[in-house]
Amino acid sequence: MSGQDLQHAGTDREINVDQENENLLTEIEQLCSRTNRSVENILLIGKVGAGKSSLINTIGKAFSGKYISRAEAGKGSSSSKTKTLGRFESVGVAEDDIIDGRRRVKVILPRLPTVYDFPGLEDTDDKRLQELLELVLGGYIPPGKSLGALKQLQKEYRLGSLKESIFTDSRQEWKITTILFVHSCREPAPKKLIACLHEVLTKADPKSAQLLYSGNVHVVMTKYDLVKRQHEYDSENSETITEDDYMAIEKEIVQLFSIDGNRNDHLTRWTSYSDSINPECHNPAIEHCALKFIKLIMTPGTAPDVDMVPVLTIKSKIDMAIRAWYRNNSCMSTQIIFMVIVFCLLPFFTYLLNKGNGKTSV
Ligand SMILES: Nc1nc2c(ncn2[C@@H]2O[C@H](COP(=O)(O)OP(=O)(O)O)[C@@H](O)[C@H]2O)c(=O)[nH]1
Ligand SMILES: [Mg+2]
Repeated sequence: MSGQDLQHAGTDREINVDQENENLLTEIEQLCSRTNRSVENILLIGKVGAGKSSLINTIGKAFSGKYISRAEAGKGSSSSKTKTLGRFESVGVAEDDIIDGRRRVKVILPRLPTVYDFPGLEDTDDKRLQELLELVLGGYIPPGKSLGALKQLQKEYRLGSLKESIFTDSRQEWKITTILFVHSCREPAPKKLIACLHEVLTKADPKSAQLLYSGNVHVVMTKYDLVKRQHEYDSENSETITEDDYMAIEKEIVQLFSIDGNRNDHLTRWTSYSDSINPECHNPAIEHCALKFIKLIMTPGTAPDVDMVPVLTIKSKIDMAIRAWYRNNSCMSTQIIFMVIVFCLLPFFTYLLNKGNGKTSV
């Protein structure tokens, strides 16, 4: 194939992907107009520098056609630029961001998912972080709250007081429906952080025996452009990793999240517009991945919403109390039952005795 032919082949592929992206937008429009649908709340969790802010901005461009740095993405990975619980309505797109060719997006804008950006974490698993995650997942913490200030409150008062005394009211519209675990494929699996999330997600309501936080978990492996032999995204970054290294990290993450069976529905290999990939250039492949992901998140699951029906009723509580009492006092209760029987039969024996006495006297 000559150089010119190759160029044409590349352009044709881009046109195809652009067409596929238009189709995806149509499908997302249809998902937006579903009746009885409430807007999805997606929470991003991951280590500092995992690429959360870049991911939000990339999704924004996939819809608006223009890259706007709504979520502040940072260079390097030592400290998080995001200090507060960020809230990005309509995947961070404002009406003014939308370019002329994407006017159709204006109509669905208020119906697009809301993205929450949790400040970057370290690979830790502690009770304080669990409490914060529980509050965010349950819709207890208003957006914009500083994570540092909340941690300070946890230090001043005892662990659990944020949940029990300070943030006691949950708002339905803040409840998280999808947890997006964002992980840079150049980093080893953050085992402790995953364990921390697992601990929170397996907490159950003692009254109904149902899980407290029902959000779906999805893993995004970011910086996929840094995996060698991924020509698709034309990354100029030299910090690449081998495909074998990538596969080893992905395998470990898949195992930690127990998503081996349905990996395609729960894991996305992702590339964002970033320092390495100029956000001013149009890259249909990057936007395709972002649109496909949003479509997946908005597609209703097969599992029906289950009401929190209490398994502990007054009847069952009385029943259990009687049984417990009987277990603890089984010896004493046998004696009591014996005495009750004797007590009931006493008039009968007295009658028999009197009758017998009367007969002998005659
Ligand atoms: N090569 C590449 N770099 C990325 C990608 N996503 C983010 N980055 C870079 O990683 C760094 C941290 O990104 P940021 O979005 O601020 O991470 P956050 O701390 O999780 O919000 C920045 O320098 C980004 O340019 C990606 O998909 N590919
Ligand atoms: Mg950030």
